Amino acid sequence: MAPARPPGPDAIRLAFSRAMSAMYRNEVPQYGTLLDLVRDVNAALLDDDPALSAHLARTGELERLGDERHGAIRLGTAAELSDIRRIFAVMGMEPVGYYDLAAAGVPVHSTAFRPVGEAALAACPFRVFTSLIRLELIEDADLRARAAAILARRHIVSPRLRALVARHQAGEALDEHDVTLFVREALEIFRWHSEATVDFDTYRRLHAAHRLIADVVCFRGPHINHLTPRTLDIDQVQALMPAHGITPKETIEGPPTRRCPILLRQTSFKALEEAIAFTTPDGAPVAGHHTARFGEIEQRGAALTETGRALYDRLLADARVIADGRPYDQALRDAFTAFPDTWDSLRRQGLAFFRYAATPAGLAADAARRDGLDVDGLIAAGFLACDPLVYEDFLPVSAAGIFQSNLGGGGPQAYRPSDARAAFEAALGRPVLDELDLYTTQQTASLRRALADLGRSDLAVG
Ligand code: OOG
Ligand code: NI
Repeated sequence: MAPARPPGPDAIRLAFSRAMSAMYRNEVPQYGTLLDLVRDVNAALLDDDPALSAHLARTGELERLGDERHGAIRLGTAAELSDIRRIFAVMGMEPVGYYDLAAAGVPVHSTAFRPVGEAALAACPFRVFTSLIRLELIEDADLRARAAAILARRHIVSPRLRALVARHQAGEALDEHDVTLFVREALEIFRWHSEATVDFDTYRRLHAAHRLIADVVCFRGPHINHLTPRTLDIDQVQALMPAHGITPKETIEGPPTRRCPILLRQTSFKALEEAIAFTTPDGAPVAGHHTARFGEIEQRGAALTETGRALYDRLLADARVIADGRPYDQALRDAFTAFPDTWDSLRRQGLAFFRYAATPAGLAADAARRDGLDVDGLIAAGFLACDPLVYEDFLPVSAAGIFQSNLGGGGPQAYRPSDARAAFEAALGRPVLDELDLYTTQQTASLRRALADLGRSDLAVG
């Protein structure tokens, strides 16, 4: 018998994502409740709306939906970020985008590790929003040095995992047995620990500097702080949450409800207060608590072009101004009346990205009927079909809103803006990928292929 083919990155990512989900479900029962609720709402919607089902089946989203989720972690040092980058690379996850959250009062900067490319996304779109704490934003020099010293002592990657990652990097394929071990050891990094690694007083001082700093510095590793399933109707899940014993944050982050969903809408429930064992500096036990882990759901819509994104950012900012005392969701809806809400207008105005394909009618039509039509004409004739590309990334304003809703008490602290992207990429050990480039490449490749299929390569762009 021929030896089994070693599992590829997609299979490793799927196994890891499922193991992570099982662990979190076990650790945070509300996550399980949310998963069940999202699954039921999605199933009922798909049952009632055959057009939506057909659309999602065509774009490959239907199949990935049950496994679709993102998680989030917060890292302490440049070395941890570089290690995590190598571990995620084994699972085919690459850093996409740079998010600077300091401007919004959150002392971190972040990237999203995710699969890129159509096939990988279809196989398992697991993403991890990964933040690096910015200790340089702690004002107290003593405390800053102390936090750095504590972090310098911790090791989040086991020697066994390090060896597996090194073998992968050397171009060696990991077999089934290696992958089982890899998933088990990688999962350990993200486990919750109910004992702190610092004494209670240190925790309190770090917490006073910023709760996120305490969250990162005082524990054995970067516990996964939420896992977010994808719903097809976030308004409905938000409305059903209280009946399932879960209180969501008041407003949904992102764009308002629309006929044509764009980007990303998210809502979360508040972080849990969890018991933590601390000690005094001389080792006596102290019972305390810490809040870090929460629940979140999201609805994903079309990826926007640079122009579409600029319009989104402008209208979102407008809504905040309009709100000023009025209900925010009403202000948001008012502001977004200026954002076209048909797929045709979004495409014609170059606001969203699409995937193109020749239709059976187009392939069967006489060449004479196809010639002389431009792209819009081919679409109008039913020879060329297009579907919006799903937004696979995150939104800095929404992310800041999710962070803030879990920080409790007090308004956001302001940090001076600074350009820390170069430092982030140096820590990462490579530049992050540009999300707009990825969507542009996907759109252009699909259009080129479709036009070639229709014998109209003369129209190809890019
Ligand atoms: C990450 C918050 C951001 C999202 O979905 O935008 C986030 C965190 O709290 O660590 O997960
Ligand atoms: Ni999230």
